[in-house]
Amino acid sequence: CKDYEFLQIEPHWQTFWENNRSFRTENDTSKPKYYVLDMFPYPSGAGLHIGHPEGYTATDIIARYKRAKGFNVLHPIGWDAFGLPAEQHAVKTGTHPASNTQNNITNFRRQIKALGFSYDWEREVDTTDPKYFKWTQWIFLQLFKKGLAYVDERPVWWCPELRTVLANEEVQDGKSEVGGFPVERRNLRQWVLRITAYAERLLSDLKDVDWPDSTKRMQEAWIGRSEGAELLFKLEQEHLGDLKVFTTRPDTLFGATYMVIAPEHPLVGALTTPEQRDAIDAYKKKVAGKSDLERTDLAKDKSGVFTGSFAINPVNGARLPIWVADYVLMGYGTGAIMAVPAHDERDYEFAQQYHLPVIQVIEPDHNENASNGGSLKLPYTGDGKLVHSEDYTGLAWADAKKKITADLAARSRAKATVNYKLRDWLFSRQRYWGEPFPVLWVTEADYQLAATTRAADLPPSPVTYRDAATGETWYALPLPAAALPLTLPEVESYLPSGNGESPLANVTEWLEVWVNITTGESVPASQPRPVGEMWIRGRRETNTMPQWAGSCWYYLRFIDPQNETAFADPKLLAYWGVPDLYVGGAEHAVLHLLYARFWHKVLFDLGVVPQAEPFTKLFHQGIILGEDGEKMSKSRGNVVSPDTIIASHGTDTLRLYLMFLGPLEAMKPWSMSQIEGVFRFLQKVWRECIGREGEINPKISDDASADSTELLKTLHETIKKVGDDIEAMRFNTAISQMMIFINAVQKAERVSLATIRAFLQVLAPLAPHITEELWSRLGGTSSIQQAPWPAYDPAKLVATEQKIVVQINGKKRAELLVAVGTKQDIAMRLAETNPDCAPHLTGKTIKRVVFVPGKILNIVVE
Ligand code: ANZ
Repeated sequence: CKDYEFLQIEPHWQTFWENNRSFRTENDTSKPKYYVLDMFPYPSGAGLHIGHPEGYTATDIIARYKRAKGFNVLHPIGWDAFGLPAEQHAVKTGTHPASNTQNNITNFRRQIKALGFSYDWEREVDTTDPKYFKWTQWIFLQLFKKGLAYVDERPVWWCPELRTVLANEEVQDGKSEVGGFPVERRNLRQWVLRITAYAERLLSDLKDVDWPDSTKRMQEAWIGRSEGAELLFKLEQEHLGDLKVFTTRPDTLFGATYMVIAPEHPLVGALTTPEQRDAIDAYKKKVAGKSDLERTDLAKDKSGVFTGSFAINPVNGARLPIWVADYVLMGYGTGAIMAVPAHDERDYEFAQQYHLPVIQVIEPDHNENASNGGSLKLPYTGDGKLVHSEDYTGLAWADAKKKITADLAARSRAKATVNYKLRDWLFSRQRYWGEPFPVLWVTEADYQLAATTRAADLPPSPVTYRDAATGETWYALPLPAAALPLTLPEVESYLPSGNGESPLANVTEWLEVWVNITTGESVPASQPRPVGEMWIRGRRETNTMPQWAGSCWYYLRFIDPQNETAFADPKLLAYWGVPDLYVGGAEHAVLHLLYARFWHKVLFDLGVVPQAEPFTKLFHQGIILGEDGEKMSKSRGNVVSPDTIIASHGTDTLRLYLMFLGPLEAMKPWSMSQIEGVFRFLQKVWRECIGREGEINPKISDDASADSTELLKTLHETIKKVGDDIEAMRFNTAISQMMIFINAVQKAERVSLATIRAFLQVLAPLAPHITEELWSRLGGTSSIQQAPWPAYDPAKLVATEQKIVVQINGKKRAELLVAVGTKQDIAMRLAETNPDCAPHLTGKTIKRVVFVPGKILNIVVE
């Protein structure tokens, strides 16, 4: 249809909205608020992929709908712009990552604007903007002050050939992604955040949020709460004290046949006998490079070495050999276990391999094998009652767990404990392109000096780091808030320093400084010490924060993005609160959401945000696959770019199609042929409104009573259904209903202007450009976005007439239009007088009649 000129219409209205600041959000606290948030994008060099507009269209529909319903809507966007690809690009090209990042942002912004989303662009944020990361650094200082940040030596991937630390995604199959050089684990000084202190709350508060169940389950599994007991085993070398293990199965204690300690366990050295020393040392070397995942993988072969020492089982005095094996991790429980091969798969496999005894102590209540003469297949990990367990024999396992723990606790040999799989969060990278840590490494004396005026900024106990090379201990002194933002210096090369530190380690003028610890001013240490007591010398931190930092709190900054004295004004925080709806990919089900929840709870505890949870309602859009049903990827050549579709069919068609593909949460393939159907729908909408000469379609009448009852009913059904469907995020069925409506208009001879206008209003959130254009051509004076959502009349939803199909001897003869509630006798009389039915009924004997009110009249004659 030549008249639906989307290529003109769409940019025209986008400019109109921009010039009129149509989607600027005022902090008008007299109105009810609605905050709808997208997961903001990482502005990659590749531009938007089709998954972005899928979620963004959904939230845009909701935002426009809620505005029409009278809400003050906050719908912002910004850029999660620190990150590895920009850094890699900088290393390759030597250009500053900021310039590449800004280019990418410009392209993303252009693409997003071309989609006509109703974002408030005056609230745009960029995590790499010092005005933004000033507050990321400020929040870090709050965590620091609460004792939730510390420094530790932690293993990272180190590539000796490249002389650099690599991120997990830069390592593939034990080789560097670039160059394919071998990598190894190496310990480096790292910042770590004590997220484990919040494990219990992160778990229990999940009950308060409206999230997909699968995402809640994933968070639960990640936090991994497990109830059990710590048990003490005496060591045969009494001077070494006890070996403490964590077990979830104290009921199986009589089945323990050996012990295992992790290769990193502090007792390994002391427990290793001289004869075993070489074997143990060789083993420790061998496993040093493995990740936790490889070590605990059930499918991997088990390996270990005997230490030569024994522990004593506290319930029966049995001597249990102590092994070192990598399937036990130092980071979980106590780093030591009692092994019960009869009832644990890994222990069983290990025992088979090293010929260690297997003692069954649990018998299932119904042993199917036993009843037909066979014995229980081991390992048996199910429930049952105890056997071979002295006084405890016969007890149900759950009771035995409690009783054995209590009996041992009475002898101070056990303590009920809860363990979490969740580990503290490794919060640093040896990279340039991230937020610098606002801390200074100083001597103990200077730290004490600073403490006299800065006590309120310091953690309960100092964060220190001992430099193994020099033997010196350094104290982490937070910069005063006045020193924020601490920005990145210019560097000559973006390559890491070569000794495992970031390129910042090479910028001496920035790194070694005199700092005034009350005002935060600094000068390079190469200059003379400025006059005044509060100037101390220190070395800045060379690590930078990981990309997660900026995305942990951006939803708060949107509330008050220009504020220079606080991350957001408390009054505005009280009004806007947290997002009412958060939409984004399920790939963020664990880390981003968990980290953001952690920071939010810390801010809540500080009294600076009013709610304990950041994301009340969460929704994941489904992945869009290529036409071939495969994941879209460059290498498969099946990537669909929004730009192409906008040029060929227009943004409104793209938006509608994305929503019409299927349920928003479903994974679904792209289809170019189906996009035509949606395009035709919009063309039809156009033709029903506009005549051949560009005039208002002559069938549209100013007479409000021009509509048939049937058409009015369809209109009111449509208003109701589209509203309900948008609320429930069922956009595909909302669109089907609008298609039904426009077909009804097409069939009608006349339609009232009021009816057409109401229809355009319900279509507007989904297809905002065409509806603006038609609205204005049909005489609308202000933007359709300002019109309140049309109300439906429940009385009009009730049909007054309905169709009844008449079948005679199994053949359809007619359709009768009857009043609702028409009974069988009336329907029969209507059929007898109907010209299509009468010839088949007159002179015949009626044998049987089946009548379904409102549907069918079935007559059998002879
Ligand atoms: C004896 C036992 C008998 C166990 C049995 C299991 C079954 P979850 O549920 O994951 O917490 N374990 C404890 N610390 C470990 C570590 N650092 N590395 C590897 N494994 C460790 O698992 C707890 C169980 O995992 C503990 O209970 C312990 O083995 C093992 F029939 O103790 B059990």
